[in-house]
Amino acid sequence: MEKAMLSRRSFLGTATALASTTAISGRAQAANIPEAPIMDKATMQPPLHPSSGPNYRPVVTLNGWTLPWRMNGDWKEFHLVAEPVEREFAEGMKAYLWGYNGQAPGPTIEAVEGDKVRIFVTNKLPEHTTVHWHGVILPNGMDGVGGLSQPHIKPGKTFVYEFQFTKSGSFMYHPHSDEMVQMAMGMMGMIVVHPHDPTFRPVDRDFVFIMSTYDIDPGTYLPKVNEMTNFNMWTWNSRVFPGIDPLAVRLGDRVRVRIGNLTMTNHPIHLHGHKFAVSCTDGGWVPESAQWPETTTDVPVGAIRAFDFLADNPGDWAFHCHKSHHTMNAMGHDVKNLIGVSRTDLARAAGKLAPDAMAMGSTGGAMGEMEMPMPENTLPMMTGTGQFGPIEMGGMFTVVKIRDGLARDSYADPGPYKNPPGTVAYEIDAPDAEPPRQGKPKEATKPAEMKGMKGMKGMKGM
Ligand SMILES: [Cu+2]
Repeated sequence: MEKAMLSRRSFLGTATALASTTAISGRAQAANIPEAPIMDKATMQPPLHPSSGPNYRPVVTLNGWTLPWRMNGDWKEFHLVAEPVEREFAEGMKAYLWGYNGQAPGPTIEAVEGDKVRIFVTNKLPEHTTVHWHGVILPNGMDGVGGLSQPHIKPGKTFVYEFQFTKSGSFMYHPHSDEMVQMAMGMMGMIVVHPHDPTFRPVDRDFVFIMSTYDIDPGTYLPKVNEMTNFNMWTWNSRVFPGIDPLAVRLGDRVRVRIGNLTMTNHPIHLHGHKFAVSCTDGGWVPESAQWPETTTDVPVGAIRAFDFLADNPGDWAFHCHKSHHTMNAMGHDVKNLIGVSRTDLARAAGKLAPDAMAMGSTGGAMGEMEMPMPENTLPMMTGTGQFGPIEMGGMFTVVKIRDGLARDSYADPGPYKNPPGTVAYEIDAPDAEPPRQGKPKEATKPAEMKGMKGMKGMKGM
């Protein structure tokens, strides 16, 4: 991880108390606008440890960062700037999005239960905006619904939100102003409020990310903002596999992962090799008596699920959305199923496709291994390489890397897992490829039979 904290003018350090004046609410103090730090990279930044107030273990944002703040009296002050940004989804593809402070999604806002916060929002977009603090209990006029609870923030203007985080938990922020366009352009971020009591459900590692989707044609850079269902980029923090940070975890750590969903569909998020329990939603903490073990949890639209687990099983564990179309990238979404079609038919069919397009193989996918010419600025449907070969994934997929002896605050990728001898699935010598069986196996469907299946669409029960 590299530090890439930049400054609009000269940012004066992180979480620094600049003033120790007594609390003066409102307008006089607000006139002194804090710096708005920016980020120029899509790589995971080190956690921001608290330098004052109650102690807590700070969160780590996948491919992201936490927004630095300053203390002004007993107010914690943040400055968000809504603006056009360029975001790399993975190496080989960039998107022109709208976000906050140089990136989309915006930085994670981190605070402590009981904190009084003053959040400055400057609008550098070409249209008006607002910020809604999703899940936060606050006075109605601070809720950020343009037209309903406040005037829209016009381009070039700065508004101030002042409220107190009265409860801890996991929340989000996003515009409530031309919402369809602004969320489709990537405007969103996460809020984590730590419990005032550091002994309340502490964890050793606390990861956070938000899910968003885009429809960006290969070779182009702008999302189609009117799209409602047919997305081709399924992202975690506006990154896709293999561009999503792995989650480095020390063996034996208690781990929390907080996941927000501002896409148009639900995402069943699955972790291999472990069980977990949902501990927190955007509504608050789930009582332990109401938790049950899971390996997949559905994250509904407009909701947060945080789950906790004990990392007691070392290895490289897949962590992904279980909708298989959400673990693929743009190229290939319109490819036809050619399983069972003969090689010559396949070649003929492929010839009709655009020269840069890829065809699905007649024996299944196997596209992860194909080296096909790609249009500029897009990503292969199935990609990524592991120590045993192509991983054939994209979109909402990454790896939880659990290792013995990682440093407490190290989130660096520890590299591929060294499996103990004798613990990896292996090939045996079975030369005739015809295993002993009970009874005669059913013949596999042949291409000729598949042709005969034409017209079955209209049959009852199909
Ligand atoms: Cu999904």
